[in-house]
Amino acid sequence: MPQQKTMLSYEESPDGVFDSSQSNCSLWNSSNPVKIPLCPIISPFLVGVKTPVVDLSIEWEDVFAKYDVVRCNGHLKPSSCQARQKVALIVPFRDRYGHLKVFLNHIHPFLMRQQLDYKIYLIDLDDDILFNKGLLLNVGFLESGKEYDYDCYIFHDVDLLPENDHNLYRCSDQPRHMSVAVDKFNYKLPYVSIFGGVSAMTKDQILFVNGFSNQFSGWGGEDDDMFNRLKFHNMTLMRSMDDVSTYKMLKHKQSHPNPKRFKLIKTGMERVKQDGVKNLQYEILKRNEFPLYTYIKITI
Ligand code: BGN
Repeated sequence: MPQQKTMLSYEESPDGVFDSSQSNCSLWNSSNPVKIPLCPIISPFLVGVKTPVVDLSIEWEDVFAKYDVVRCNGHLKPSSCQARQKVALIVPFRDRYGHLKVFLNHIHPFLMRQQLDYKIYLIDLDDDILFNKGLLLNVGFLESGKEYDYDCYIFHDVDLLPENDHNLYRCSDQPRHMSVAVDKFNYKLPYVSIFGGVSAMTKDQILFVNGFSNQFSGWGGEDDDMFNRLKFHNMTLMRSMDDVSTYKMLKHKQSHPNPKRFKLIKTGMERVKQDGVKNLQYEILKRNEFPLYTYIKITI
C-alpha cells in the first residue's frame, strides 16, 4: 500500500491521510450471501496473558504495516465465522498520538484474537473547549450507532492496555466495569464504585440511563456520575474477575482536576433526564477514516 509511506510524518497531525477514499471496505456490508457459522463462545485464538509492548518509538508506518488487514477505518470482523457481538470501541481523545500508536498496536491483535466484529472510534473535542470525557463518550455512542447496529459499546481510555485476552470485550445483561485491576493501582480496585477506564454497555443500557452527563468539563467525576445513574435506575454493576481484567496504564501527566466535580456528582440525579445522550447538541468539525480507526472531532 504506497499510501502508507505518507503516514510517517503524520504523528502529530494525521488529518487527511487515508481519507475515506477507501471504498473497498466490503467487510462493512453485512449482506454476506454465504451463511457462515457463529464463532465459538471462546475463541480458539486466545493466548491468556500477553504483556503489552510499550514501545513509544515505534513508527506509525510499522503499526499500519503490521495490521494491514484492518483497512476499513478501524473495522474488522472474522472471515470464517460470524462474530457473536458487534462492538464499537469508543476512545475519547486529545492530542495523545504517542499513546495512540502503542494502543492501536496492542488492541487490534487483542480484539482480533477474540473474533469480534469491531470498530475503533476516536472522539476529539474542539481544542478551545476544555476536555469533557462524558460528552465525548456520548458522541461516540451516537455517531457509531448511526453507521452500524452495534450490540455493545466499550468506552476505553487510550492509555489502558489489557494484559489478558480472556478479558472478553463483550457486553452483558448489566453494565460492566472492565478495568478492574490496573498496574498503577497495584492491580487493586481503587474504590468499589469506580466505573472509569474501560466499561461496557449495550445500547439499551446506555439509553436507559441517558448516557453520561455532559457537564463534567476537565478531569474526573463523569464515571462516578455514571455509577450513580446506574444505581438510580436500579441496575447492577458487573465486574470481571480481577485476575483476568488486568491492565497496564501508560504514563502521562495528571490532568487538572475539575474543582466543580464534587458538586456536580452531588446534584447529578436532579439532571439525569435532561443531561445525557438524548438531547445532546454538537457539530462535527472533522471526520477522517484511517485504516486503524475512525477519527471524529466535534464542537458544542
Ligand atoms: C477518581 C475520579 C474518577 C477517576 C478515578 C480513577 C473524582 C470524583 C471525586 C470523588 N473521581 O477520583 O473520575 O476515574 O479517580 O482515576 O475525581
